[in-house]
Amino acid sequence: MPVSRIILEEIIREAGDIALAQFKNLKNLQITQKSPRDFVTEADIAVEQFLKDKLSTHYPQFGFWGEESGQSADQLSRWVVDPIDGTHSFTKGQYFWGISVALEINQQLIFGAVYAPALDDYYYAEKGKGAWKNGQSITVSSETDLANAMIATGFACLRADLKDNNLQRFCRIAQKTTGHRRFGSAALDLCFVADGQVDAFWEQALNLYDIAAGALIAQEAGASVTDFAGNPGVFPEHILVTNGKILSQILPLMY
Ligand code: 2AM
Ligand code: CA
Ligand code: CA
Ligand code: CA
Repeated sequence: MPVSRIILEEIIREAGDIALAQFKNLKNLQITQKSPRDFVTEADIAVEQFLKDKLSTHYPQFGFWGEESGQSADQLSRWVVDPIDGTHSFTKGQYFWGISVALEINQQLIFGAVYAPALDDYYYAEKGKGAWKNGQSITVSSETDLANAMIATGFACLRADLKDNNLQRFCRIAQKTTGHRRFGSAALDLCFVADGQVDAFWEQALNLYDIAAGALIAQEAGASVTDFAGNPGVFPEHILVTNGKILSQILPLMY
């Protein structure tokens, strides 16, 4: 069966209901720590299992790669899923977390959806067709001056083994802008660039499942999606996403 955007949205919203039920009952939530700053909860596991079951029932032609369950044999055409991006925020009762689902075929992102259940915002994009938030077409901001920009970043890279510390980069760039945010969900950060809430976002040391859906949504909304040197592409190790108009002003500050 070809992928239907309606079925996809139904599946992801239902996954959102599973996560929300746990979010509203946090005191009973089982949380374990995978590594010093990486948490996994019952909700992550339940959402991923639900998505894996539903997507493989509706679309048996595709493989599956999820953060919590790993990769299936088919790596050429697969769903790339982060069941909850922003798990730490989720465990604290904060609202910025999302379910991220992308379809990747031959290393090209074809569909991307990010649903933030606590905000009830559903972002969606199809390669070559555009990006939408809650059914309305979205585009990046029109800001042309870095001095007026609102930027976002994340610090997954506080990993002890990484030498390239984002704190210095953050200070360098934040000093030249008007505002900065740290939402704690790379998937949502990318959607915020897509709908113009944020003018640029970068982060290091992520995985494809964190950014696959959000990168397509941003790209389809007109964003530049590059590495820290400005090379176009989706680079989980060094992703820089801007409205395109401030890219040339931010690049000299990246290193
Ligand atoms: P998660 O909530 O799915 O783990 C926030 O900076 C981003 O970093 C989120 O996308 C978050 O995804 C991810 N993240 C959190 N801990 C991480 C870790 N230890 N290594 C890599 N990425 C991490
Ligand atoms: Ca995680
Ligand atoms: Ca993630
Ligand atoms: Ca996750």
